[in-house]
Amino acid sequence: MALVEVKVPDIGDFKEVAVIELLALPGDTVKVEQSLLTVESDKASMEIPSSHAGVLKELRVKLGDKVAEGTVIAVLEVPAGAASPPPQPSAQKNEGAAAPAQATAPAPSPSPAPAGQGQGEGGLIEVKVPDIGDFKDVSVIEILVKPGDAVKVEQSLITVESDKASMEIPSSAAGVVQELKVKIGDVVNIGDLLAVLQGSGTASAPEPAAPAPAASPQQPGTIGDSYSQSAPAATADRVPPTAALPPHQPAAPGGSLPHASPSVRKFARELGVPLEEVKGSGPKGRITQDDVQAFTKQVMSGQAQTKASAAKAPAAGGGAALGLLPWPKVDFAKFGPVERKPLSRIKKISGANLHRNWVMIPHVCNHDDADITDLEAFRVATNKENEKSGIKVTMLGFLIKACVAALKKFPEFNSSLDGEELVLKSYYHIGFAADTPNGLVVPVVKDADKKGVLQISQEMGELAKKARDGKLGPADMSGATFTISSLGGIGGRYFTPIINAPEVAILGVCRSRTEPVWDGKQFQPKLMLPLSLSWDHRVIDGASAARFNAYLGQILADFRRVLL
Ligand code: CAO
Repeated sequence: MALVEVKVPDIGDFKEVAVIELLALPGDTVKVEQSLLTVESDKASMEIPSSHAGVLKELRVKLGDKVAEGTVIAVLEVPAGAASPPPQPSAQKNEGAAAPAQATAPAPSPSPAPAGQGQGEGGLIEVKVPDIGDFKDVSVIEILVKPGDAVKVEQSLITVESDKASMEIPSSAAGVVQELKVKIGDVVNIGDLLAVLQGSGTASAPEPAAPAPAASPQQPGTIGDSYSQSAPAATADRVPPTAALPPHQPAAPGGSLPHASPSVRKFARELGVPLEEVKGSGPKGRITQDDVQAFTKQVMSGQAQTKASAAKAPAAGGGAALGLLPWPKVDFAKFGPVERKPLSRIKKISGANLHRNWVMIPHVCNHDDADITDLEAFRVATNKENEKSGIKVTMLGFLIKACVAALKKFPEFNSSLDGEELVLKSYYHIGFAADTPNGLVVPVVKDADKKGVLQISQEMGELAKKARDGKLGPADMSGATFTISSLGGIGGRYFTPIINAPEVAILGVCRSRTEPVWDGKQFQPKLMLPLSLSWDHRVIDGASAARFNAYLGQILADFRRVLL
């Protein structure tokens, strides 16, 4: 017997991808190419198979670890003589899978990068499948654009999936989609024509060039390139729930696809299980094979029904499990002209999450006002003093700091429900809803308790810019313990923010205005900030919520209290 180290093979330009699923345990006997773990970037998930057959002695990674090419992921005990590197996989042999994890052998060379685009007559650009390494005959499972859409360079056009990985294929050029050359279910390979664009005349991607040497960064236009450079934006396909959270969206599977590994999706397809209706029990809400099996059992035993079967049987309760009336079907065009527009990907993700949160959490909302007269004067003065630094302190920066103080005083607001247990967190990561052209997202200021208002404001500015540019990654949007949704820059008085599960409370703030406030002798002009605190009544009660708001108000009225 000999021991071999199994390493992450050449996975293109994936850098620092997170381990999201462990598929084998120490003691397990594994075969060559059996998947050992699943990794995930903002655009793709892929299973990393074993390079050898043997007994798994040790796993060197755990969930959440970041790995890159060459990272040792496991140690296998293999029969003596079998420890030498396996033959290099050919594209044909390695169909659809990540290259087998390497023990000692060098990574397989990606095939030459093909032309990502071809300039035709009249500014027409052909967009082709770029170098996708050893992937071959991958299926198109999602089309992300339609004719007439304007696309940017590196904007994802389609999602493809093999049995071991799924990935989005970005556009190599900017332009307007004239024609799509693939449909869902088509099988594509490197060099296949995906779409024809009417070029915008700007920003077309450089022609992918020479063959990429093994283990070196891929050429522009390859899939790996898109992982590292393209804007993750709403892509969040398979982005962990807590990661790509649009506003109030806690754990949302990315994109319109459920959060599951390609092999689980394949398994669900074979059984005809609608994955989007399966609740994931894996890390970050990931749907596992067991979840699919459990769902199937429930449906078969009559304990649950799919939305499709519920819709077919309105008498049995067309509102699915809730037993509600079916959604009204109206021919709107009968009443006047209409236009149909598909929802953006962010809206689709956030809609599903908002709906779940609204239905599943018993929300209560307390409204209050905070006197921020002195704080606003201090903020304005601070900004004047710091004019040259370029850092603008916003009211939201102070609110984040003030909320941390209130969360420390009322720890149940900084918790999550886990079955019959409350998970009280000793860290303070504050999410804030940010408006972007594609919809709302919730970047997170991490460890806000350890940062000053200047640093918080600076980070918020950077995160808000990333959000607007569609460049937030899962890490920027995960781990929030409490969220603030500020409409202060826009207007309004009060609103009811929806809790960003699995958080248990969210603070909404609206525009402050000067109001007459009675001081016992006379009315004083005070700048009042409207607060709207939504809380989960399973965890928090009304008295605590009122105290939380009152305490927050005291801090905002006299920020020195933060120091106490
Ligand atoms: N009262 C009065 N004025 C306020 C205010 C308040 N509560 N909050 C901010 N302002 C002012 C700011 O001082 C700033 O004014 P100046 O330009 O004169 O300095 C202006 O409004 C704009 O502020 P801002 O929006 O740039 O900064 P912010 O820190 O308040 O907000 C961000 C940053 C990213 C949260 C914001 O841009 C945003 O996206 N807000 C929308 C969030 C949202 O839609 N939430 C609803 C979710 S529910 O569907």
